[in-house]
Amino acid sequence: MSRDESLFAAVRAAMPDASHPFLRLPGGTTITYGDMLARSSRLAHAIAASGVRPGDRVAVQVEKSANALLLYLACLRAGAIYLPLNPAYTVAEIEYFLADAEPRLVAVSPARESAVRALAGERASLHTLGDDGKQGSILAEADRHATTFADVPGAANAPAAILYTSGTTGRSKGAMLSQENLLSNACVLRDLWRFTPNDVLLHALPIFHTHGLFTATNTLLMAGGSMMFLPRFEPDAIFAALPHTTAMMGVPTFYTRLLADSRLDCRTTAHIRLFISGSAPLLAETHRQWFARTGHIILERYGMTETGMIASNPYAGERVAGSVGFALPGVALRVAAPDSGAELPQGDVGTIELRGPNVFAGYWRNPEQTAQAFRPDGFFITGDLGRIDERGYLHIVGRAKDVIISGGFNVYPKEIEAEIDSLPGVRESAVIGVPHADLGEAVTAVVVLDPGAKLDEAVAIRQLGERLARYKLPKRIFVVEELPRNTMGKVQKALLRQAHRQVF
Ligand code: MCA
Ligand code: AMP
Repeated sequence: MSRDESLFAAVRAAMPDASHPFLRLPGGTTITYGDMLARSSRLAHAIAASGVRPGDRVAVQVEKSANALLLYLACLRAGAIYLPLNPAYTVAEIEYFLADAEPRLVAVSPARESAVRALAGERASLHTLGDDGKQGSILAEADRHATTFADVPGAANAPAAILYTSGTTGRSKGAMLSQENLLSNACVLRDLWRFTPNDVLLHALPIFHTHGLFTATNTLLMAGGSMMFLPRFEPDAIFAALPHTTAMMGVPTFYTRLLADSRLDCRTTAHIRLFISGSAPLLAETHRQWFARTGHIILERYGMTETGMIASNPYAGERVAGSVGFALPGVALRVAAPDSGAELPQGDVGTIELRGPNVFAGYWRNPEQTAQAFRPDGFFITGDLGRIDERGYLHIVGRAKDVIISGGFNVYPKEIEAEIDSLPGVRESAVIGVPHADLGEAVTAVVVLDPGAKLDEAVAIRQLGERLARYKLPKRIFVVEELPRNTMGKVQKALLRQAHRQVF
């Protein structure tokens, strides 16, 4: 290979002084860029020593910590394909991912070790990383190795990560993100949002999704900036961090929860230059209240696992409430007729489709689903419905896909319905998203029972919790006589959403 086109080569090229802070942790510890290189070198050796070769998958299901983030960077350096998994997933849920991705190495919390050992198969090595990020066999192994590592060079189209995501079709699919997908998006966002080495990003997002892992981390790395790295979103920690940070990225729930806190005002947010929101719709009302309370105009952007970031409100121009702004530089975006993909006249509502260096190559070992996701001319079909206004701003007006976004996490009704249908006494179910002040949408189930059967709501939710991650659990289950159907026999979820719109 003539040139190293990998994301990590670009991280090195963008690196400030070795003494410059990369991560600031609560309690005052700082991990400098020099520390980042040394510690990710050791971890990259540990990964290679586990038998991982370039192109092998490394599945990671651990709590957020500095070492968990360094493990991601170590995978990039070792040429492995990084596969993050939500620590909230139950053992039943991760069984599928491990069988599908066939990782060479699996890193889990110590509490999961024995359950995952049985699932991972003989080919996979197993390592642990502690819930506090400070213990585990992978760190013990890393300690035995050198603080330098010869990075595996990568071509632009080499896969860097697989993130599992479901479309409309039930089972999760692994979206393969290439070096170029991640790198191009990070560089565009650094420039658009004006990140520099002087920035300190307030990072309270999980690191197993695009938002916290790529949009936040890769962008800051490309700028040579720093991150205040909090284990989770928690208002006291946010208010303690605000005076020491310059920007925050969050899901809308972050903003509504902070608005509910009397500490939020112009003074407590004075040190911040940029608040960014995404992953779910930010209510125009939240946008306005935030401005009234803090004097800051939230910058809303739009993205997807398969594409990284797609569109953003401008940094310098008007940030319009209820809009996600303009397509990013390098992204060709159209609003199209759902059946044909033909571009619609400006102002019409259609599916949002795009093409660009940020768009993934396809789903892992799934050519059929990959083919269905693209138009013949290479445009990716997002499944979101949008409209472009007369000034060129994109507005997301709904979703063609059946997905609920709860607190920024996607929940796929089909998966939940299948679990509910297997409960004793349930004949059928429909799972919908219902407006919820805190989470945006709340997972809600409507079920029909077998004749004479009874359902105890709390017991049913507890039973579902043995199979499903907590954020997927219905907040409420309603029993009805029958589900509304159209003449084709399809359940009319719009009617159910309408009937249940005020339950929270
Ligand atoms: C936690 N719970 C939830 C959620 N999170 N239930 C529904 N929806 C959720 N999002 C459960 C907990 O398990 C708990 O259950 C109960 O709700 C209350 O938890 P709470 O303490 O209030 O929650 P939390 O731990 O404070 O979490 C809320 C949160 C978190 C901070 C909003 O969900 C979060 O960090 N969300 C960010 C998601 C994200 O990063 N999405 C990006 C995807 P119990 O009471 O039973 O114990 S990437 C993406 O979408 C695209 C590409 C993009 O554009 O970015
Ligand atoms: P995921 O499938 O987890 O990658 O989530 C991507 C989806 O989140 C998109 O297809 C949108 O439906 C939604 N999304 C992300 N950002 C926004 C936003 N700013 N406004 C509305 N929806 C959004």
